Amino acid sequence: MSDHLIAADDHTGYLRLALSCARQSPPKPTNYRVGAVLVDARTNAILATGFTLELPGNTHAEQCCFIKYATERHVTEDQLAEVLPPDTLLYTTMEPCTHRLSGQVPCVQRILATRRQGQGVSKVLVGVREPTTFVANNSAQALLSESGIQYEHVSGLEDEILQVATAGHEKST
Ligand code: HJL
Ligand code: ZN
Repeated sequence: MSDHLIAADDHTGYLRLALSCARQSPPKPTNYRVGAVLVDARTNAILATGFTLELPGNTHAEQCCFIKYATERHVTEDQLAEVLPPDTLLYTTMEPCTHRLSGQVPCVQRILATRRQGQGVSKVLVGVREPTTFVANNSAQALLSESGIQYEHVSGLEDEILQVATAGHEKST
């Protein structure tokens, strides 16, 4: 993908695109419906989009972005550091996970792995913090910041993001 439809400083525009991806995710009571977009900060090109459960297996939105971009570039996910632009932005409707109840590799670890050689994700922009329903203490902001990856909260879409994320969850009355 390489559309140039969204201006560099239009963080809400990219987050809205991520939210439209999240809406394509099938509701599941044991996770959130999240959407994510990978952007080349030098050109504003959209490198990949993803949503929860888009790819086979119990896949997260951020994980789908990484796998889709790696597949397009004919490398494995752990070779992404070699092919991602040096300034890659990751927009995600919900902050990346630091712990997964299923035991899979958390998305924060996947993000850190893209940065092994000074390339890859340099900044993560999130729409909401992770609610405490599944994992009480998401520590994405601390873990990313400690590793020199910027973390920014883009405000304004929280209500819509949470509504989409929790569709399919049992609501207490
Ligand atoms: C983010 C996603 C997604 C979550 N978070 N950032 N993107 N589904 O696509 C976080 C939640 C985990 C649960 C269940 N959700 O997904 O904490 O089954 O989905 O490994 O911990 O774990 P599994
Ligand atoms: Zn995740």
